Amino acid sequence: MKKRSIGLAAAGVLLLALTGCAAGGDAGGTGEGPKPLDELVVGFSQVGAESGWRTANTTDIQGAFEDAGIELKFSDAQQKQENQIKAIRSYIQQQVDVIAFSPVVESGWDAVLNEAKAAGIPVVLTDRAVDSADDSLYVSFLGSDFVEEGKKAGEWVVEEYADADDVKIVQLEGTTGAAPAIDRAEGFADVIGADDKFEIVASQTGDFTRAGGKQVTEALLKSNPDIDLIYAHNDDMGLGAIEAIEAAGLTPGEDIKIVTVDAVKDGMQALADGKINFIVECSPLLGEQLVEIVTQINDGETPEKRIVTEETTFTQEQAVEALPDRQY
Ligand code: GZL
Repeated sequence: MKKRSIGLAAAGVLLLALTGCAAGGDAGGTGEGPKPLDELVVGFSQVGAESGWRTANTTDIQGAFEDAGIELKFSDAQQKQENQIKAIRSYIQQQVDVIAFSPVVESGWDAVLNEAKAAGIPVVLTDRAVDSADDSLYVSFLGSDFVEEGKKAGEWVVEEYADADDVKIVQLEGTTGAAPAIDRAEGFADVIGADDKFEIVASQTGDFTRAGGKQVTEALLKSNPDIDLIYAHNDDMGLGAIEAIEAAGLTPGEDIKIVTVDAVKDGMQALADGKINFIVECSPLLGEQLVEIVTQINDGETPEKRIVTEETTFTQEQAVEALPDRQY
């Protein structure tokens, strides 16, 4: 009897050791339960440094992991999907405990996410989503509801132009194929589409950058001299549009009104100065919630599949009030 029970116990330990790393909640892969936080390693692939929002997002995430004492391997993809795929593959090779990333575009991730799954490494999406049909490829999505953000911008436009007969709109789109660009356009169109007095006369990508917003606005002002409003998918493109409007001898916020998304400091300053008319907030402060998700995974818990961040909106008056306390 004794020999038999020792044999079974040994087999049990061997089985745990072999299957431990695939258990997800046993990040150590040794079948011994959660790792101490100072032994955890997380690989993070960031979109790039294209906007004030992105810089604030990077700073917040790096700070949160430093405060938590969890090692964060960080890579900047310079807005190229192939660089993010390379980084994720490198994290798989290094056998990190968790991979997190903000996908620059929605599509084209299934292959590399299946490689992470096969390696037993849980993946967390931050900020932007993927359009994969297989949601087992990631543990959680942490970020904003971009359709809702587009709707909030549209609702302000409907109210602002309640007495207007026709409103000509230029839309500055974010990065082509990116979830925030697709969804902010969808939400905005859903709201203004209810009244045909609103016409989007031109819609073009400025790639979420200030330079892109300026370049596209310069060109569109030439071909559409009677624009009433610019809807920019982020503050940085709105700030670029301000430069183009002023260069054309017009007054931003008056001759051409501007509504943007993000509410980063430079955008809020332009709002307070009357050069932007309304901003829908999109919080970049995801670091603490990402650390919480990683800790839950390490503890063998199952985080919520979708965690949407709390956000608000700002008028010019509200920006003057809020500016002194803005963290980013
Ligand atoms: C939104 C984020 C967007 C910001 C832009 O969550 O992905 O990317 O709105 C940033 O400023 O470039």
